[in-house]
Amino acid sequence: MQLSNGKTLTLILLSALLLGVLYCYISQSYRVVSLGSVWEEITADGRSEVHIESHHLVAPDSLQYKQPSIVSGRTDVVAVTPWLAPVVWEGTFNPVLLDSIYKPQNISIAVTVFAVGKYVMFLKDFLETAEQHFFIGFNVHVYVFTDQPTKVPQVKMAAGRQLTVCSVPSSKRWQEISARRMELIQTLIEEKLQNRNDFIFCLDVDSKFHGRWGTESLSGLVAVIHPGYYRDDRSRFPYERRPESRAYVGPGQGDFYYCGGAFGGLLQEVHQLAKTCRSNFEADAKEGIEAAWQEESHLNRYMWINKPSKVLSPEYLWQDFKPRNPEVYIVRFSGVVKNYAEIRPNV
Ligand code: UD2
Repeated sequence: MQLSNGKTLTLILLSALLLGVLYCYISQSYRVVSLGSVWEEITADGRSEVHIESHHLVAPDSLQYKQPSIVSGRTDVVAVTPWLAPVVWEGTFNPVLLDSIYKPQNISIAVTVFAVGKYVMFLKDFLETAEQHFFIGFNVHVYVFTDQPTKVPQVKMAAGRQLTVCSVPSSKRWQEISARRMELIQTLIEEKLQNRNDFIFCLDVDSKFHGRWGTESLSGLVAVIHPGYYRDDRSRFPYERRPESRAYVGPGQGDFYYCGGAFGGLLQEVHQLAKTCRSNFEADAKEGIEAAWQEESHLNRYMWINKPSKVLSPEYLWQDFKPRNPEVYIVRFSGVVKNYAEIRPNV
């Protein structure tokens, strides 16, 4: 059907009018007055709603707790980094206060744990002790990555806590199992974990919880100081030292030596970390180079540039074979003694 020029013009004018009316309606209905992190929204029915994107912690006003002090406290350890991130040690935080701040937020904590090959034997203790010490009273979702789903033990979990088994292929090299974790963490966050306010911790399976690990560990990007090197000079840290690797940390560089066996934070932060470490690991592999301690080396490089917003002391990943140092009042999570030759697919 052919339209005359006059009719076409009328049609165009009418469409423009309609679009104009629609635009006015939408912009009136959802008018946003932005004042930085405070904004006002005028809803479709004309009500005004003020939103505050708060970066401070909100406590219940009825709570009573021990008066904090800035002149007395622990003097045997350093509880802040040079970029002013807290270093969490026993005695530097109030667990009751922190729990009552986070409880009303109804947060969820995802946990990833890998149990490939003989490492399935560690799952039972890991899961059972997590039920006793890890984020008690909060929503916890454990993701177990394994090549033997039928061997994942049935562990009774409290309300609000659940476990999902994810199948992964077996591998003939332990280095590959350890390193592929970053790729799987990246994919898990992209495909299954969407809520931007939730947190994730990625933990080694050959470990047990012995004490509280809870809300004091929450922050944007969280690293754990390795128990083996925290009293050493940085020249002795086992960073990747070959400049051709993307995990390279040069002489005179590096803050602390962090664990590959425990790290975490907000989903979007950990996603960025996992994605970067994975792509650097793969780019290195294409050039025939594997960093000294696989993903742990890439994580250390990442944390040198992207400073963690909270650092957990070695209380959060000790090793059973190490006698406890005096500054470690409590061991919260610790690697069990294991015979590498017996449990790894290669030596
Ligand atoms: C250190 C790190 C570990 C990783 C590794 C270097 C700590 C305490 N540990 O531990 O995180 O950075 O050095 O690659 O920081 N796994 C399996 N099946 C295997 C082998 C490994 O499932 O056959 C998984 C398992 O979750 C294990 C993790 O990979 O906990 C790390 O491997 P590891 O425990 O053998 O490495 P380890 O103890 O030398």
